[in-house]
Amino acid sequence: MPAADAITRDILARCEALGFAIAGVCDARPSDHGAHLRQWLAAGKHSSMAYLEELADTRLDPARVMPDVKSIIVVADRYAERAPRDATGTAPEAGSGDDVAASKAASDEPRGVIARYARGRDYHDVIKRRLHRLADELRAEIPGSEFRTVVDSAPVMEREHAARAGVGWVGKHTLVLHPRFGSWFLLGCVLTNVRLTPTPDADLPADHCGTCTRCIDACPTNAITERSVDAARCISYLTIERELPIDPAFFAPIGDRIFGCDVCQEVCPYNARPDSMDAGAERANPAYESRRDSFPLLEILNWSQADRSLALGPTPLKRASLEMFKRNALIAAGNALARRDHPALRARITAMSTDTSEPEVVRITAAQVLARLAR
Ligand code: B12
Ligand code: SF4
Ligand code: SF4
Repeated sequence: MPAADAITRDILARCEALGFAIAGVCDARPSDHGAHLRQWLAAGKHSSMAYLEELADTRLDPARVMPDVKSIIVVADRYAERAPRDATGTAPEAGSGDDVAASKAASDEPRGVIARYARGRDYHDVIKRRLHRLADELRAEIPGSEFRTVVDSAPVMEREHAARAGVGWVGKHTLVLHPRFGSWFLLGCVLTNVRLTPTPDADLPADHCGTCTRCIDACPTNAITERSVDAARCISYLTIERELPIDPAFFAPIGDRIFGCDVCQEVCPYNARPDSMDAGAERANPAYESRRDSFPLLEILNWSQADRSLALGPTPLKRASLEMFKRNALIAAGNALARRDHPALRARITAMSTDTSEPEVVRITAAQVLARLAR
């Protein structure tokens, strides 16, 4: 069998050929940040995501996922490109993004905005398909080898492994970012029993953020403290993971977001394209080409199950149920109505608040939105 160095170089070259922007390898030792994870859980920052607590021991030790694991291959797949910097040197203004502003201008209908990672095909499918191919090839070539592909599909500390493999560093917003590529990428891992050569990036300090605190300052719900996100406050959790009603204290900060949130990444200086760089350089993976960046809110409030399935297609948006989409659209509609009246939207919210055929979470949210508007 070729030496570990040669196999590692070959694997990294294959990852590049498969279109991953960055790839690296780390050893499969237990987490260095177990105390951090346990404090996060003890503080209830996982909110209703019970699986994070139940599987904490497994998450902290890759050997509990794959008994004979020696190494972890980590890949980063880019779903968006860095944008030209604004006058302050940051990426475009926090909130909806240039492309959404354009689609809003094309129509006066209030719309709900989708986070960038969810505008195109589902990353789980896009990344897994290529990692399965890599694993199948390597299994066939290396006798006795085993490979297990993970994209959010097993309890694995993807960000910590990514940082150790030199894919980037863990920013103050807790996402992994790279000095050249910013943070608009998703992670995937392959666990293997083959001992590979780790590829930490010697030029990448553990913390490239320095004194910057833009993500912490810009977060609409104050969910970030340095390297810790309180999911219970994070708009991404509230709109995508939470099935129950949302505390009305968060209605105004949620703004026009109906699925996920990009503010902490939009303000990050590493997501601003250097002036010297062509727009065409360092393209995102075209598989994530945006299908749509937003939906008219009134359309969502009238969706049936079939309408929802047809509208969402093969995107990550299918993670939110019909009632979650309606709850989120009601909150965004309330924020739109607070700015400018829209009689059809107001009438629809009023009807939903007493419609017993609507799920409870929808009726409660409609009533809460009307109560806020009446104040
Ligand atoms: C649960 C989860 C969430 C939760 C909780 C987020 C959080 N910050 O923990 C919610 C729903 C809020 C969420 C939101 C989002 N998520 Co999410 N999420 C996950 C998931 C499934 C598990 C994360 C987890 O275990 N959190 C618990 C915390 C405590 O653990 P941790 O984040 O891994 O942090 C540890 C390490 O970073 C380590 N560490 C490493 N180095 C260092 C250095 C120092 C100094 C310290 C102190 C700690 C430290 O310590 C931490 C504790 O042990 C991962 C996939 C995965 N399996 O990892 C995706 C993942 C993190 N999400 C991702 C994305 C894209 C998002 C969103 C941007 C989506 C959106 N646009 O709405 C937002 C971003 C919000 C944010 N600022 O984090 C990507 C991030 C890609 C990247 N570039 O980093 C991931 C990796 C999915 C993927 N496969 O790509 N997410
Ligand atoms: S995703 Fe939005 S709400 Fe969540 S931490 Fe980032 S800026 Fe805050
Ligand atoms: S905004 Fe600043 S503090 Fe936050 S991740 Fe980017 S560089 Fe780090």
